[in-house]
Amino acid sequence: MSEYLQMNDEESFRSTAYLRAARTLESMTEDVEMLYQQSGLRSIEKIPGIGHGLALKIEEYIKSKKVVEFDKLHKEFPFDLDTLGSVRGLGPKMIKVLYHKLKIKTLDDLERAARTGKIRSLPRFGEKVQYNILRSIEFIKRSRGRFLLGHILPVIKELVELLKGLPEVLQVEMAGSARRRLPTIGDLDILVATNKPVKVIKFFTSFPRVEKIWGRGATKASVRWRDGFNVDLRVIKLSSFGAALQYFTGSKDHNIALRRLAQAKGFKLNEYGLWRLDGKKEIKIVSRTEKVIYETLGLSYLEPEIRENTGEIEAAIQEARGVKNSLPCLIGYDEVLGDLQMHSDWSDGSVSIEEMAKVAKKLGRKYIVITDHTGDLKIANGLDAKRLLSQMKEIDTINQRISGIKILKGAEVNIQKDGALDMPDEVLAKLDVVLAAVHTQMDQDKQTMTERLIRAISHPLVNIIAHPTGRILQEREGYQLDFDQVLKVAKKNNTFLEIDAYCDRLDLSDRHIRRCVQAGVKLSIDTDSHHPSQLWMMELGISQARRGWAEADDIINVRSWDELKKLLKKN
Ligand code: DGT
Ligand code: CA
Ligand code: CA
Ligand code: ZN
Repeated sequence: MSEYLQMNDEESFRSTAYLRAARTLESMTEDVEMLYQQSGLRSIEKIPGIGHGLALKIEEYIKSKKVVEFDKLHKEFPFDLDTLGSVRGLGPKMIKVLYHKLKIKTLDDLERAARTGKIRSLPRFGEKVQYNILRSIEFIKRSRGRFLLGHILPVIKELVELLKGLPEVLQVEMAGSARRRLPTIGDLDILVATNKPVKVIKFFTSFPRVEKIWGRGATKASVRWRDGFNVDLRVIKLSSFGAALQYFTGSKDHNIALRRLAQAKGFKLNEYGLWRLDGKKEIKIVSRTEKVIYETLGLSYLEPEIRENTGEIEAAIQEARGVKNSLPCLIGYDEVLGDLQMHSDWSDGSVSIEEMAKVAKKLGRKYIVITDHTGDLKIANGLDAKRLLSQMKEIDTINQRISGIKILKGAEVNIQKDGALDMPDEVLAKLDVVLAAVHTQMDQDKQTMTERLIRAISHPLVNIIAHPTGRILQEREGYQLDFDQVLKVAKKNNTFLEIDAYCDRLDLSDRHIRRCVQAGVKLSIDTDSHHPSQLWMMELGISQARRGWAEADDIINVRSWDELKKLLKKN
């Protein structure tokens, strides 16, 4: 967000208001148009974060399918701000300059200009900016055509539930990368066991989201949903469901390694079953469940999240031979008790603290920490010391009138470019949990960034480093960091690292998580919600923890608040 900081107060206020409204609209479950048709402008104004001015814009759009002011702006600045804005280091002002000087409107224009060295010669751009633009474009192109797990998973689950409800359906599972819970999904592979394939396939191809049917046969169908997402359905007999599930779950590398192992033992493994070669004859041994296939091959069962051929096969062999704890006992999806990062309308969240708490309680959380932004993050409406202190008072009041969930006091303070925090120690000392994070100057060199983080990690009042690498999926890689150094200092200071579960962050990544687990650095899994409809994303963070081989003991917020409080004492 650093680029936005160059705006004046008025602009930054408006941009915050629009951003917040967009987020709110995006995550609303009711249809705004219907709301308007039923109860008019006033019902729009009642949506949290939407004032009179914005409501008028929404009304205009519903009535005429356009917004005159937007069209006017778009004529004046006819470039693809959305895509260009996702290029790392390019803010609105720079994009404007690129358009005026080089007529750059699209990502392709930008790439051409960078490749032919035209960007470097613009005033205030230079060699480094041009290089970063090219790297960022490469990154954006690589992630094109994939979907965020967090965006698509709710729809996948809806389809799975509908299929489960059909009387003809004996078993349903999603397979492929969705089942392994990769942060992004190329396409969905879904398996159904049934004796009546025709009916199931018909149902699948008439799911309301289906926009195009690529193909349809006796045992499979392929469709595209209206947002461009492809789904492959395979229909099988219940007796070979396990073999199909194992095969189509992948990963491909895991399957290849497993098949080699099978061959070495005189078996053959494919999507129909595990077979023994008897002379020229192939005799099917097992295929009903994945578990029996793994066990027959001499392995303990492997959870889908770790089937990536990164040592899990060897570990499962050891485990099956009786070497205890060769395989991790992965943290379960229902073990997390608290959520240690979320925002309210005190900073850039959409709703009140109480509203967040109510929904969190419904989801089964026992405690939450309110961690609004502080200080100099203008775009996020950051709190100064005075407002943070009055928020603490308000939390005391709310805690008195609600029950079943405890609201704790926290903040997400900024780690400034030299590693200092933007909130005085005497205020931080009053908080239950202090999160610190980098939100600005993310292009520092590796050593500077590492020292900057280490200073924050060593701060006696910092408990957790939020989204420690700064990556945004499909948008930017994390900043440069000596992660081993970070681990060493975190361990020494009893500072924890976060798995930010928000769908486009998932930061730490599975690989980083595994390094934490190996180094004995504990983690917290937090949703970083800005709206109650995002609190469910805890599940996505747990998935990444599992992908990183984490056990419950590696995760601090599986503990009750009383226990966690003791654990937060710094060394
Ligand atoms: P995606 O869709 O790119 O996010 O990733 P996946 O893992 O879902 O890959 P996909 O959809 O191409 O294939 C689904 C599964 O089918 C994959 O995880 C493993 C299996 N599979 C696909 N191709 C092969 C292959 O050539 N050999 C083996 N052993 N398995 C394969
Ligand atoms: Ca797939
Ligand atoms: Ca596929
Ligand atoms: Zn943050």
